[in-house]
Amino acid sequence: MTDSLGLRIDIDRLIDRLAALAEIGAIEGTEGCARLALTDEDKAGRDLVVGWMRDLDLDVTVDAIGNVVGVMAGAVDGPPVMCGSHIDTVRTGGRYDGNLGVLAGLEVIETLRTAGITPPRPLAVGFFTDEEGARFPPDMLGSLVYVGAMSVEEAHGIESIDGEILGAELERIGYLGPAPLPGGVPHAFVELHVEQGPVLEAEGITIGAVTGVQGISWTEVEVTGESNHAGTTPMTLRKDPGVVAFQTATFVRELALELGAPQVGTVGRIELHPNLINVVPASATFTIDIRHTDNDVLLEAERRVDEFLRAASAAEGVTVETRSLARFDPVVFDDRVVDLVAATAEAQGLSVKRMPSGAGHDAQMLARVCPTGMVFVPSVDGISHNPAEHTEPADLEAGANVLLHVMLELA
Ligand code: HGY
Ligand code: MN
Ligand code: MN
Repeated sequence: MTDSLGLRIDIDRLIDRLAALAEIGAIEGTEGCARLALTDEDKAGRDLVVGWMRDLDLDVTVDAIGNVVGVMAGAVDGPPVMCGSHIDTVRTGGRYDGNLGVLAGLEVIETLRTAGITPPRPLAVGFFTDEEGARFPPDMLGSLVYVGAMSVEEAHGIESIDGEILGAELERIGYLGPAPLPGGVPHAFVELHVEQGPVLEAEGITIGAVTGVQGISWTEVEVTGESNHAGTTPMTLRKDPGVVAFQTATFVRELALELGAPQVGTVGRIELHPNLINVVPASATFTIDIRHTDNDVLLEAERRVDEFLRAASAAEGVTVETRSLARFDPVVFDDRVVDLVAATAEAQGLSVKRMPSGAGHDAQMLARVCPTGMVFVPSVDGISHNPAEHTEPADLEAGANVLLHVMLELA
């Protein structure tokens, strides 16, 4: 493979594909896009990327949770070196989150095709269904099912925040495919992703050799009180579920500050019913997202939040029900892949830092079945899950070139 050392991706082609995909669900006046999982926008994005896979003569398969994998034949058959990520986004999504890992994979393959190079073993690029978990929890759903950690039947029955059933939506957009699940175990898996945080930019470093992913705990809380008249009901007679929701949101913030970094806590979604100015709410439904790299600290945080929630509910005379939407232990990536990412970056004269991921990624699921690693590139101002999300072309190019050579080395 010595003749491949000089290989470089075509950054203009990669940027053009990122722009074309971001056109789908484009958020007016921004670089961002909105393609919640299994919506019409997600379907349109899927169709565009599948078209590009076919243009590259990849062998494209779709499985029963809608994961799509394109395979480039190698000199010999066998499990592919796989890359990929997701192309579903949050409602205020940027054009790089997930999309970069998929389109850089296509770029790696097109670079090899153009150079007439057949990799020693097959290469694959995939996108996994519903990585964000924002419409259908949990996050990383498609890759979770791909590695056999959730049954297709259970996944198909998941209800979305807007009252749809996952299996029906998958069929509606035409991505309920025949490929077997669990999916084929790759020889190795590498995901290129924007950092989505401030570390690389703050330290002036180009490449993150990601060492693992922190633990994630998602809970949906339903507090039920008694709707009443905002004007006539004395404060001492109220059973106000909204107050318990707001007190808990504040507690989550205070607990995260008390436990200290990298503990984080977010109440991102809250719905009051009937959500009217002059009605003491009947119910409040909200979500709690807490994360930590150390599972014992995360367990302690979960215990403290639950304890607070029950005490606040008892004090207010309301009832509370909680439902776990996602719970993933911290994941440590394979040293060999992490070392290879770092060595490849250094060989290309790039600055590199080993670091954990604050965000969840499909790689954390593939790590259950094969040697896995991730490549980070800087996010401007550390912004993500925001249409202003941006990564400089030079950094995109650096990350894609590291992906190219890491995949060739693994092959
Ligand atoms: O929630 C996450 O960390 C990812 O964006 N799904
Ligand atoms: Mn992502
Ligand atoms: Mn995301």
